[in-house]
Amino acid sequence: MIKPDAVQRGLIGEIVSRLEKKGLKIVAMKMLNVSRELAEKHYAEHREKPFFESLVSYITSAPVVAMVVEGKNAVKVVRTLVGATNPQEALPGTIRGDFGMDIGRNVIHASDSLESAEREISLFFKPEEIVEYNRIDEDWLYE
Ligand code: D4T
Repeated sequence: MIKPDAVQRGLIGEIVSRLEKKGLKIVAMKMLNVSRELAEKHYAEHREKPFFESLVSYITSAPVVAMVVEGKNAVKVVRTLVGATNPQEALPGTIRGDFGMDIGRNVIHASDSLESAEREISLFFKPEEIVEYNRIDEDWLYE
């Protein structure tokens, strides 16, 4: 999910481009305003954390772009592209490392496991919004 700060800062294209060029297949994508209810569900695991309120107000503050991407080991690959949670510690070359300055404005969210990906996808997308297709370069991306 491209977070509100990245949308406001004009980084949608740059971020989508990085995922695409890596070889990940985008199979769903939409812009939306996250409601408080959706934000609380999305961040349910952080409900007791001191930063929960600021997290919810950040993610609901402006539109986000939600995506579903596929690829071999996609969860791990995307987390690597995204970088460490705190952009100040994220390595240069990662999305957070290149574009962020604050843990509370960390540009992008990425699911941290297949289970959380499945849960989060079902929060943001209906099954019919996920598209099945082949990218023409798949034979050249994978051995
Ligand atoms: P997300 O979930 O946004 O992709 O981030 P991560 O998976 O990398 O990190 P996380 O779940 O541990 O944290 C979720 C979210 O909370 C913010 N946060 C986190 C914060 O504002 N202060 C904190 O101390 C921590 C640990 C940043 C990401």
